[in-house]
Amino acid sequence: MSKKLKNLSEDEAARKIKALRQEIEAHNYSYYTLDKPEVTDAEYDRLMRSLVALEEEYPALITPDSPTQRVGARPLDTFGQVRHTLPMLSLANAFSVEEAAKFDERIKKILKLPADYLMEYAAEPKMDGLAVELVYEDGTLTRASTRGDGVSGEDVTENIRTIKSIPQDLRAAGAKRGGAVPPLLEARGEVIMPLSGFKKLNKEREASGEALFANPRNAAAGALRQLDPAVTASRRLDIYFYGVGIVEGVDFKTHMESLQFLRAMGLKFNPYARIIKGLDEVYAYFEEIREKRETLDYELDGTVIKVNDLSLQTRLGQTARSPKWALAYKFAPMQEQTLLLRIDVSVGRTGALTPVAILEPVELAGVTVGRATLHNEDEVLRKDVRPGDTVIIERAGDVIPEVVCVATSPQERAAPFTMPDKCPVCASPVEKTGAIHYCIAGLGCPAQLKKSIEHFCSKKALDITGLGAKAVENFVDKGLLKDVAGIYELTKEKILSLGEGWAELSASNLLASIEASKKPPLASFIFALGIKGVGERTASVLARRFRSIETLMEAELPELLDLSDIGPLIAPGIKEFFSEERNRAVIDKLRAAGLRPLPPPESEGVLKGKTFLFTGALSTISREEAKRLVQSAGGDTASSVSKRLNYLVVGEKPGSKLKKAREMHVTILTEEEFLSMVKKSVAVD
Ligand code: 5U1
Repeated sequence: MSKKLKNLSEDEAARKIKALRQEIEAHNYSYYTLDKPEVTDAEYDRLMRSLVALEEEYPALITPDSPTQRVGARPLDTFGQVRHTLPMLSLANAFSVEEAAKFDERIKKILKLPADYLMEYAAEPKMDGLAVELVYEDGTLTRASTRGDGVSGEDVTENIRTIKSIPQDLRAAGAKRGGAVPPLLEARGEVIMPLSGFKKLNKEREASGEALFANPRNAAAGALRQLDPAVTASRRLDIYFYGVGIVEGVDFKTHMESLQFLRAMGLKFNPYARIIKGLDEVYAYFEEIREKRETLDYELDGTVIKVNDLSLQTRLGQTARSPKWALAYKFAPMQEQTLLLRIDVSVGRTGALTPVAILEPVELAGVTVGRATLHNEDEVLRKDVRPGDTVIIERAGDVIPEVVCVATSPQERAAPFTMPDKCPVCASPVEKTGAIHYCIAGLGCPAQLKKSIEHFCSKKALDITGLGAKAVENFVDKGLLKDVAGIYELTKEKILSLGEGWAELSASNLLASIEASKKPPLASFIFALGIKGVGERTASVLARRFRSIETLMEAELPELLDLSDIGPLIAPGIKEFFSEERNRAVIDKLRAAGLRPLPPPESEGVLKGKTFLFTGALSTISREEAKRLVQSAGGDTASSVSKRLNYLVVGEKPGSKLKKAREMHVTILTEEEFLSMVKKSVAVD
């Protein structure tokens, strides 16, 4: 064959390669999306081999979107960050019939529909995988990213290309249905590892002495986050799409229409997705999928129902985290019975004391459970759980197992539980705030200090490898770490002085990892500080808004309150954290040690550099949603009229801000003008 091919001109070869690729993509569409293969495996292999041979002959014509490249491109050093044009929201949850009924009732109330109205929902199985967004420009797959914090995720394009059911090019499917492809298509879906692939992978890992994956979701996440796409390619992932971001040039009226459009483009959705009407059908669908669950080759954790009509979705809007028009109606968590041996009390990073049930180990949904949380003293007393009882424990997804109730208890029971009045670690006094007992010693308590340092070093924070729980415990107990800044004062001599398994190589590796942590993304650094209520998402909002730790440290309360996602409970905590002398001193020490957090890349949103303020009631969206739209498009929001304000958006019954803005010649926008300004880059998901 190669002899014949050699006679081809470069142009002829390019044409032949293009035709073969289109033919193969068309067969992929029939096979993976429609589940209706049109050729035998042998014929498909023949086409593939011809393409491989041609590309070997003309390597300059190989492009990353060729079907031959699914084995994985070159390994990466690190994942880039991708900002989603529209935020990738999560779903509100319901675990009971009552909660599902409340959802249905709430949306009808907002939409002013009668209580007995049968709402039309698009219902889908909820796949237990990893949410991703794929971007197709003029039909070509150009980018794929993980959900991340919902605003930005990791660039996993090369890994996504290795999934066989994902078309590299939509034109094959588009041409097949006689239609054009949109200039821009953002498709969102769940990457999963089929159960068969998961079992096979774990068997292989067991044989080679590698750690096993706890469940298919973790395995899928591990596979997708491989720096070497060839490893991803070997892990047999699949994907089901559940929605769209921006689709240019196509107007959908319903969610189901958008799914059908995706399928027409070669992007499959779950075959059990369908339209249902009213609450009774929501329950029936849930039962049907729960029964089906046992027979499927992938894991489900419930069903998702979405208001099907997109204009109603827009009217319903969204909260900070999730759309108000969608609900994840989840299966009940798995339960087991076991013996409660004793109740220990652990001290967390914030000083909170948590009663922990120490159990006779039991297998629960594939994981051995020996400990379960009892949350707080009130909970233990309410459930009247005592050592010696047989208890029911439950685990939902990745959540820490918890004790649900007592199943049986012996005739002679142990005494009821009481929380100690002294910290079990440092013996400092304990104080109760709300339902929670706290050790008042702060970082003076070794347990809190250890957990704070551990958190600081964790993967999502400064990602220092070698300083896990055990090592930190050792360093603190030996007096080598008194705060997080002490990490940067560690030397090889100090590390080796610990003994405890430390050697030249591991000490050098730890020091290298500490050195490499000196330029963290600002968001990771803010997260690492362990400010009460500041998780990854809030840290990233703060980083984008303030852009340096020094500016954040001086932020005033109104500026913090101005940010969407940061409520009146968290903002004062942030202010307080940076007012504390001890915290400022640690940050100073970190700076002196050479720590230089990097601001996030400049936003590319259309509102970059523009500041907005709102006055009066908006009619189609809430004030919070409007602020979020501004921030998602890279703009800022302000709390008062000032020189730095660019736009005042005026709703009904505006306040005194309007007069002041006019005096200061600030541009005034109506709600409509504002929405059309942000529409290009941000729309309600
Ligand atoms: N099936 C399905 N999964 N899932 C996940 N639909 C769906 N929709 C989602 C998510 C996070 O979110 C949109 C409703 C915003």
